Amino acid sequence: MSFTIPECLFCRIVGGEIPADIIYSDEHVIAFRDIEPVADHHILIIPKKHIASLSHLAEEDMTIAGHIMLAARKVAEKVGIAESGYRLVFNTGPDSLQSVFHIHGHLIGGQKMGWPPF
Ligand code: DGP
Repeated sequence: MSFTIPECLFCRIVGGEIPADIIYSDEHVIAFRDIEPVADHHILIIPKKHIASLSHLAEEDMTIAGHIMLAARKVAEKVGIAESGYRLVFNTGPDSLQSVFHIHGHLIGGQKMGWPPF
């Protein structure tokens, strides 16, 4: 599943061009620690295929979307936050402050959180 674009930061991480602290990788997705963590565990889960955001997800991406969710579960287990709890956040568009336009889920946990998030 390889559709990447050279100017995309996260496509470059997928390609190994930019180093990252990779926690999990399979045929469809890769998960790596966020460079600006907001919690004890802050891991980004992205598809290897370039998709700009949740708003750009197509019907044909249904399998990839499922892989992202399953990877989140596996990563949470791997870093030891499956029982204590976590969030999976997809910032999408301007109001959310999305800054990297390659869809990514922020897996956040390892500490007690508050709600609402603003
Ligand atoms: P968002 O604002 O939702 O688009 O989140 C983008 C995240 O990506 C932000 O939390 C910081 C992270 N980030 C930006 N550049 C890099 C990088 O080069 N490496 C890693 N690991 N994370 C990055």
